[in-house]
Amino acid sequence: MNEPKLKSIFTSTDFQQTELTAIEKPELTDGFHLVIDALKCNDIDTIFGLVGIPITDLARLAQAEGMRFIGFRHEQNAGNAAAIAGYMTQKPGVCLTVSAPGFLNGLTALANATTNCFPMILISGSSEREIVDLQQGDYEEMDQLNAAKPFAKAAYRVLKAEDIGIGVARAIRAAVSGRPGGVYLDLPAQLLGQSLDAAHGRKSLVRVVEPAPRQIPSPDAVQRAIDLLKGAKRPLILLGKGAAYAQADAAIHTLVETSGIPYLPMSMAKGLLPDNHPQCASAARSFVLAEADVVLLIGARLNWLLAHGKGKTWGAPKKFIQIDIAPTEIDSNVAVAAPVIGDIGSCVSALLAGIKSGFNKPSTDWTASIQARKDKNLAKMAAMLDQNTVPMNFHGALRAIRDVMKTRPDINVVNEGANTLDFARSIIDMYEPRKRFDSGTWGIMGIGMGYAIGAAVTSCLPVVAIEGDSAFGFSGMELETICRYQLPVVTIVFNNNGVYRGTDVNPTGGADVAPTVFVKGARYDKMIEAFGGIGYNATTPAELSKFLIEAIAANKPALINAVIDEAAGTESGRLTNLNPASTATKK
Ligand code: ADP
Ligand code: TZD
Repeated sequence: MNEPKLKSIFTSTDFQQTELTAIEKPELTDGFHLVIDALKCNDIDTIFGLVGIPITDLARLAQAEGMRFIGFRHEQNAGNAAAIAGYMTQKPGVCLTVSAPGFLNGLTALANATTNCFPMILISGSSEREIVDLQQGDYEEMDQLNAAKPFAKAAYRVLKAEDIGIGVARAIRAAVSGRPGGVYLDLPAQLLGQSLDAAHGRKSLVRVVEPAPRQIPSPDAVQRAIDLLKGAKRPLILLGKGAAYAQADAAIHTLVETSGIPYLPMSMAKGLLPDNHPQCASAARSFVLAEADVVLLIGARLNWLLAHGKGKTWGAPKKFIQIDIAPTEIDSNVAVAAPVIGDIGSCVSALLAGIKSGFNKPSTDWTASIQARKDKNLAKMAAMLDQNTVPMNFHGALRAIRDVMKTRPDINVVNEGANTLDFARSIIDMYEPRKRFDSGTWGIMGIGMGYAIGAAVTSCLPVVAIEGDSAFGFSGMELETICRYQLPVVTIVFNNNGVYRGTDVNPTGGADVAPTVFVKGARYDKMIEAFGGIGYNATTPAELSKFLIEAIAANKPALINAVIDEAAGTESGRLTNLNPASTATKK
């Protein structure tokens, strides 16, 4: 197949042969080009990755062909950037890595994307199959396809250049159709160099038609849900990040307002409706979860983040209506009285049609009791937020940030840590959808700079990353990437000298510090200065506010080291109860 076909038959001399080949040799393409063509043909214009054997030329070529290649310092961060780009756009974010170790570094991000239902494709080069399969010890040898399978929604390997088009199409469809997730695409080194007649290559490309088709719910299911909702005395809508992902913003807005039902956003669904919306029950979260009798879940799973739908959090038994694209999600933790299976846009529109034809808004008993609880909690919170202690505590620092962010609802927020995550989630209000990106379903640390870069590149808008000092450390080297691409990312490190807090001591009195403790008084702001970014050291809420305003206005890479009282945090933030306690009686 690699031999060019010549129309004429060669005769005598080498000279003649060379001449004829030059004139009549058909145009060739190869694996490198076909991968780029296949991505471009499906409107994928950005690759997040880290180069090396065998994919360096693939990255170069992508850039030469007009794609954006964003190079990272560690593959996990590139993968996280791809994942968040997928979440923001409904197009799979693409991450490109080298074999074995590079692939494994990217795999954590792929697994995290799958766990969070974000569409992403991890493309890895891999070593020679003949050697890998006989385990003869190749450079970066690993059976990557099988390693990826348990962590991905789907995993494919392409062995022939003419199959690249179909391989990429399968990866795209698998990533975005149904419940979105991470897909692994294995490209052995030999494949990239394989050549192919260019016309044949062009024909092998596949433009995916309707990659995420609408899934219309059954009318019976919709009616069952409406009946349940109509009979509710204390209804509640719970919006998850599936609802934000679905980009059915207007329909969801109308459903909430037409029904008059109070709603609670999960952390990444904040901003789907503005957090200051009168029906938002966030400030009365415990109260509404315990008191509601019918709960409509829209793109939210009853996992640990929602106490599995049972126990003290949920008070008296209640009836659930659940809208989800994945039928197996239903009854995963508790019985769901009215499952509505389909895409959120179609399901919400169908419910809305039923509600418009006659629906009594929830009783004022219910809404007034929620309002009373909100007022009480907000007053308590306001007193906490007003604190101006030095060194800063979480509340004083976050109030300063909140007040600045209020003026720029378009800015993306990335957030990770333990206390930093828990407090920021409730204190920083969001006003626009798909602007808040955090530790998500796994409660993972290390998404910070990857998500920040992915969000900045995808939205072309600034990002403010609110990071615990431990959380920041997982991806901190990407400050160089942020500076290299001059991304408008302002990172705020909540520096309390350790994991959760900085006050633990080594009980033996030995020289090593306690497991949770870092270097005291570290100056993270100096790190960004090494790469030409702007560093600030904030010790008071007033300074923090001033520096944040300045950094956002500069529209340049910046890092604010926010000095937080090292005694301010609690172990594991709000998850203290998940730490197993030792039951040993021996000393
Ligand atoms: P949260 O953590 O915010 O509660 P989850 O990640 O637990 O949200 O839940 C998201 C849910 O949304 C998943 O069960 C997923 O199947 C579902 N989902 C994602 N996209 C869609 C969509 N377009 N239509 C319907 N359901 C969706
Ligand atoms: N490793 C990974 C990948 N994810 C994790 N969630 C953890 C470790 C454990 N972990 C948490 O759950 S939160 C956290 C760790 C290490 C950091 C908390 O400290 P911080 O934040 O400095 O980031 P606070 O605000 O000081 O609590």
